[in-house]
Amino acid sequence: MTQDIYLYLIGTAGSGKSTLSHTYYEWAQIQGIDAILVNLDPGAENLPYTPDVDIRDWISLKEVMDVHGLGPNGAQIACADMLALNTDDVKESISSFKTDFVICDTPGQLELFVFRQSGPFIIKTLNPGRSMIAYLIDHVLAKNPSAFVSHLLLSLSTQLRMGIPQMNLLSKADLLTTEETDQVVEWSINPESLQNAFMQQQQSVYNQVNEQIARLLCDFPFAESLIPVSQKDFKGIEDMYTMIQLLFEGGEDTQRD
Ligand SMILES: Nc1nc2c(ncn2[C@@H]2O[C@H](COP(=O)(O)OP(=O)(O)OP(=O)(O)O)[C@@H](O)[C@H]2O)c(=O)[nH]1
Ligand SMILES: [Mg+2]
Repeated sequence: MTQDIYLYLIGTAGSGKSTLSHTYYEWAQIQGIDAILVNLDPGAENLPYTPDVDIRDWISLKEVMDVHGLGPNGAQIACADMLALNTDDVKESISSFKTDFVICDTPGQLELFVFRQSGPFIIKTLNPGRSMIAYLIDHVLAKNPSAFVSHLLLSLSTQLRMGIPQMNLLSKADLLTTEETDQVVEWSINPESLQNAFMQQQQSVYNQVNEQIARLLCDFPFAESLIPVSQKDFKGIEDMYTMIQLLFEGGEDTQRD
């Protein structure tokens, strides 16, 4: 019997979703783990991999722009809503692979996938009980304490909206020094270290608010799981895999009521 686990790579534009989808797939191949790559981004150009299932077979951003006379942003919104209309076809296509791992690369515009109807609908239709989100926090944005807190808030919003387990990843970690990486990981598990980082900055009412939000966020269990990842040397990929296996050990469903 296949494990039938769905992993959704979600993050802000350019955070490294497509690259990490491919890196995770390549790592799985090397380990002899059966996996497929699913592209859910209708606007994707120059993907770093060849998808096994590709939403562009049903929806094309360019076609939507041409047919409906929309600009790129309007077409992205229309495409996001159209995703839901093609979910049954995507499901059928994925089922034909009978695979253990379904790696889903999501659209660049996080807000379209997460906050409109299509993302939650796709997860609910495909396999909600065996799904997990890998949320990418871009290395550039993680280095600054207030940007990091903003990202944690966006990550939390994603988790609350999608209602399935989530792990947070520090993406493109090869572009950070070891000290910078350790610093961000420390912020994610220790609210006092983040508080200290704010105190070193110019005092303002925003820093106080950030500090309070940081303390609140660090109380959430997901904050403990910030994993530095990179396409270089498969950094963090095994940790991701271990976390997923732990979650789905025993074949239990994880869907929230
Ligand atoms: N150094 C380094 N660069 C990376 C890594 N992952 C991604 N990149 C680069 O970051 C850029 C964006 O990567 P993508 O994988 O396209 O990011 P994305 O989130 O899929 O982008 P959109 O779908 O457009 O939102 C590309 O130039 C990648 O080569 C990494 O681990 N290390
Ligand atoms: Mg992409």
